[in-house]
Amino acid sequence: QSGSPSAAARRLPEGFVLGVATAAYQIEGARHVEGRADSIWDTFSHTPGAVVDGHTGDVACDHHHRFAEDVALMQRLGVQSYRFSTSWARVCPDGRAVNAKGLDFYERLVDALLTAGITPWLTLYHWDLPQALEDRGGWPVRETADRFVDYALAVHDRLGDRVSTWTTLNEPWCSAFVGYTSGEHAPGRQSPADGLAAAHHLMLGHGQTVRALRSRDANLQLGLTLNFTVADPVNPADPCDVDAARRVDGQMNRMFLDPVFRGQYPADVLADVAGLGLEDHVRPGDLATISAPIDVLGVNYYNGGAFSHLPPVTALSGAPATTRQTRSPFPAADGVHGHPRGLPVTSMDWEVQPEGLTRLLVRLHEEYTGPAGTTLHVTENGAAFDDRPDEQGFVDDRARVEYVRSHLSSVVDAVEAGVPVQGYFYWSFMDNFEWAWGYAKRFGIVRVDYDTQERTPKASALDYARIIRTRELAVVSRERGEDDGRR
Ligand code: GBH
Repeated sequence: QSGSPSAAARRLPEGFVLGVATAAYQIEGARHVEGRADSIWDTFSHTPGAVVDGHTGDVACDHHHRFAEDVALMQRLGVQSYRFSTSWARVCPDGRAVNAKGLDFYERLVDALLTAGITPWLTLYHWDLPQALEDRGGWPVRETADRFVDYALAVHDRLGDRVSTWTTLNEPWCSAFVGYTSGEHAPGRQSPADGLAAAHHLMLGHGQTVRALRSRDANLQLGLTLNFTVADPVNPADPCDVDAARRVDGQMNRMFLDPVFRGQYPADVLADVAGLGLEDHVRPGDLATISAPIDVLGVNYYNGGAFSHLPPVTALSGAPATTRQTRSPFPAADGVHGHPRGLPVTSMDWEVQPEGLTRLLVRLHEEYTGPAGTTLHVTENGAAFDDRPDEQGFVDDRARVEYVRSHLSSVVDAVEAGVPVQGYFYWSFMDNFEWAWGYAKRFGIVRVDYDTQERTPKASALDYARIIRTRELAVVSRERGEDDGRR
């Protein structure tokens, strides 16, 4: 049968980097090894009812012990760059003092990557706040931003000579509003005011860290990764629906973009959240700090959505089946609902909408990053599907192959429209701990058997290796016979 139906014959742009991404808590395990202490995710995952089936990251993919094997597999696949995060609770177990053994691990990892010819892309914060700092108030407290700078400098002290691309935060929207407002993620608080305070202090920590790292080394590539949605009104002619989409866009996208690229919070968002205390936390000079210039904006894109104030006819079933009750992550979008549009969905129930990625990248370039001279990388894009391994553990995941190719094709569309997108990281290199879903959802191009910790490249990994090798997007192979990347 035919391959990618939409992709015309096309090549990846010159110099475009293809990588894979992971995050510390989702893969490392080794909970109390070499001085690591608990983060908010250890506490949360060990709270009954918080994660599907009571799964925790205690062992996860055992990457802390198996990193050499994982790097070797990346090398066999031809992966050009690896985006990973460092665990704050490994580096600063009590949130303050530096644990040299924690840094030793990341030094071993980075050296293995460099030896394999894979460029490390280091993210300092992917949601795993040391529990000791949550006990002192967490992100809703301003002091946490100062501790973040100290931690960042400790990692830079050790790895600054070998890692040139640094991301401060991954998806502060999730840290703030899924962690402190909806309660679906650690630390599980459910307060719009705490979410807003957390959002501001996360961004303050970002800006302070950019300034601190910049003054250490002017040659570093510094950035921030945000998660985005492409919010459409269900009915563009209905002002209520337009307002629903505006709120979602404002409270997910612009609330983080405007401070960084325009030095202010969006006026409509401030009006929406009036009375919830955000402005009480904003001190003179904060927005100047947050708008410190960055070199690269990381774009995480999974899906868009259509929004209205009316409840959908078919409910979206996107919440994990935990026993905890969660609330909306939006501090001021009561009564706003997402409406399924009949598009294909992943096993997260997220709509597959590759053209949304083109629209997003063009918009970011025109409205934010272009004027600032900031380049773009897609730092996450990927999908969970209902993988069915054969007896050898091989997964013939054609839907994921198609997902990757169609989204890469959308990135090339954006590049052809003049947007400086310089790379793409598939989320994720391997199946891992999918937060409140535990191990129930698999995003990897490499399958992990959690009983044996065996890694098996899926068809999508072999196809990704082929794209990296050929730089061609049009040819979709349905074969599993080729040996690239397979053991
Ligand atoms: C990323 O976050 C994380 O960085 C990563 O750790 C995680 O494993 C990966 O995604 C997969 O989940 O309103 O139902 O349409 C994802 C951020 C923000 C993406 C909310 C989906 C809307 C879902 N998510 N978004 S819905």
